[in-house]
Amino acid sequence: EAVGPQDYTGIKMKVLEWSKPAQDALAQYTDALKGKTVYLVAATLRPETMYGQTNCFVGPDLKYGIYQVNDTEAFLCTERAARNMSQQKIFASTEIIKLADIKGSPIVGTKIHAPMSVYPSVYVLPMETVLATKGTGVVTSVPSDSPDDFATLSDLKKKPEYYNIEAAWVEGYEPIPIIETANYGNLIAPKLCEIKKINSQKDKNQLAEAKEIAYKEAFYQGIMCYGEFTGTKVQDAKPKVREALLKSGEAFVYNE
Ligand code: A2H
Repeated sequence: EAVGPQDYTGIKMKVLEWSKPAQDALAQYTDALKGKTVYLVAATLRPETMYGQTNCFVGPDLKYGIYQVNDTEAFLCTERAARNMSQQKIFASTEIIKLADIKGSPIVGTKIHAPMSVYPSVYVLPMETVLATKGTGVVTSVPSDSPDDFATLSDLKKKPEYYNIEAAWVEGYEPIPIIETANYGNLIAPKLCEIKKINSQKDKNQLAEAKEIAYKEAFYQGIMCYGEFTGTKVQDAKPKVREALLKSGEAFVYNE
């Protein structure tokens, strides 16, 4: 767990089509949301992996708000994150303007655009372990490089009906090789889940170990094998991919 200040990249995931339950939940806020493009905003420490996004996660029981950024944009995140963003002058107004309230569960099934992803559109899916006290409460999912993301996506693929999702929201969204590592190949998260016999998102201890190994392997020995920086060390590619996302307006600096 992080102790010091964290320098996150805030990834703007544009809503392409709200799920039916989200449309129903947001109907009462039609006037407030008029003319606003809404983005789910995910805080990540691994911007260099964004090519491999297959979905994003929200906590089904968490409370979210849609907050005004400026005249044309709004961010969906936790209230805690909105307060941090306001202090960091990410919003045009000095006051926090909340346009809507919504819970995580109805957002599931919403179709979004994940910047840089191989997949032109991806779905919002449920993850029980999303913390309300970290980042934005929205987690972008890169199953090639994050053991947590791989384990959760695998659970959803195995039992879509149990998790109340449609199979089409997960089918065909496979991990993409982004980073080549010396010891675990180019799909380190699936490999570590196999080695550590991780069967579900509930295997906390093994997942913590896998996470630690995945981070160190990629950061110290990883070489990019996808995108503009193919052949570059992860250490060098990380700030470059981040800069590209910031420059294109698809991401912003977010600290906590
Ligand atoms: B990372 P740290 Cl490829 N609840 O992004 C649970 N997890 C959260 C979260 C929340 N509210 N907010 C952010 N996170 C995740 C990519 C990634 C991440 C990869 C590999 C490892 C990894 C794609 N998911 O994180 O405690 C986000 O997932 C391993 C820790 O502040 C974010 O980066 O260090 C990371 O945890 C931030 O966790």
